[in-house]
Amino acid sequence: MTRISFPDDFLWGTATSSYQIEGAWQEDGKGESIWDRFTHTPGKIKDGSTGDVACDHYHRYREDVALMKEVGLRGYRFSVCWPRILPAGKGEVNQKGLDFYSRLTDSLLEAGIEPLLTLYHWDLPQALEDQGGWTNRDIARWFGDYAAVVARALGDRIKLWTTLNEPQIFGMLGYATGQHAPGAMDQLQYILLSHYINLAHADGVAAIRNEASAAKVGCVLQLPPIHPRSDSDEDRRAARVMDGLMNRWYAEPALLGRYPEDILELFKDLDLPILDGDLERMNQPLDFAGLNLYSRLFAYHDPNIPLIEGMLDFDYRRPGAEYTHFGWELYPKSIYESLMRFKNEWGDTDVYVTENGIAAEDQLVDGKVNDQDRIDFLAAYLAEVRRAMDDGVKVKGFFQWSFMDNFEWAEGYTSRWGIVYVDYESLERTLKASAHWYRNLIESGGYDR
Ligand code: GCO
Repeated sequence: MTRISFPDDFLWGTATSSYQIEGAWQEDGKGESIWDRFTHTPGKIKDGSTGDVACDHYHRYREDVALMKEVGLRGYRFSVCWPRILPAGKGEVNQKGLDFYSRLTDSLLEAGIEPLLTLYHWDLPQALEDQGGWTNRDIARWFGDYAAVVARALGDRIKLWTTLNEPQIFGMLGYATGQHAPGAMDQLQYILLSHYINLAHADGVAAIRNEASAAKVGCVLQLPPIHPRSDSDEDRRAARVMDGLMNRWYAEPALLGRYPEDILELFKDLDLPILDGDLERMNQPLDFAGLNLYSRLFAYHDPNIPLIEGMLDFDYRRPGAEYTHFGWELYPKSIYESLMRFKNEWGDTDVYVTENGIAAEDQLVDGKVNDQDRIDFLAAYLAEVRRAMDDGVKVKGFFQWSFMDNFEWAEGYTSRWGIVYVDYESLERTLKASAHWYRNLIESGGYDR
């Protein structure tokens, strides 16, 4: 047995997002979001479900914060639902929406829990989507204006701010593959709008700094290591290109204020909408980076794809590897590999792990959920986080995904990610074994393995 220990001031938390837990989709003046529209369109969600009620966190946040306190959490990452604040996406502010997040913030602070706020976890106002959404260059300004409204209201109490959750994921799944809202399928369009995503992030950072001078501002990137499927030179090159498209295209603007040269070269004939002054506008130094990390991906060379000559292989099953119930490979070393990049490639910034966790087939039996697989997962991944810290990465905290079971996007309610079990009929919450394990870890500053 070895003891895995963490510093006393390490920020131990869990994470959620607005659409996945809040419900109350039409309450207190909230506007429609693209996820409301998408889930209400038949055939889009695996189990036909919606986030109309979800975990009903909007009404039960006090109970939820009390549970967080019971688990001993020191931090909690949540996101703000843009159309609750600005029902039309811009213009008139809905005070009741702001009041909800203000009450939530106060409850967290009273419970001794440090909030980490994410401005955008995918629930874009439908009114903005109707004007092109992320394909409209104005989205950067709209996002900046929205960020300013939220920062003005909560900047006196919230210290840790982040902009866009997983830019490449909502861009690709929402605009290229159509699996997520708004369901568009246009690869080229996605590549072009990726620049607006990077611009929006930067405008958001500038707006937060402007309104809340004490704020510490960061990004939230999912940065899976991308490995070649074989040792061939072609597959290695494909992996490097896919890493550029998926990871460096967002990490470098946010953390280094520039686009990666090799990908700019790849896109040179595409007429990217990068205008004079954009690169300066995008150069907004951050206080920290947020890393969402679950597993690795594999890439392979494909001569039929002339532009990038490579593809990610989501179906590839490595012989001998282990997979979660959700189909993702259990590969704890992935978090070590990604964390090391912040030190070696991305400016040696402070890092918070803003998401990491596992979907499991949790069963509530006699009032208990024995999710040993989740405990094993966290113990294995956290040991790799510790190793990255030993190797010099400035990891400041860890937010397990997720505080409670919730609406998993296109998968609906078919997979459970929480350390708190949610009965979707009664909406009753039950701490799982992993919540008790986590409480122990937080209290004692480490665990044995
Ligand atoms: C993401 C999102 C979360 C997911 C979680 C599990 O990473 O896709 O940030 O909202 O629920 O990652 O898939």
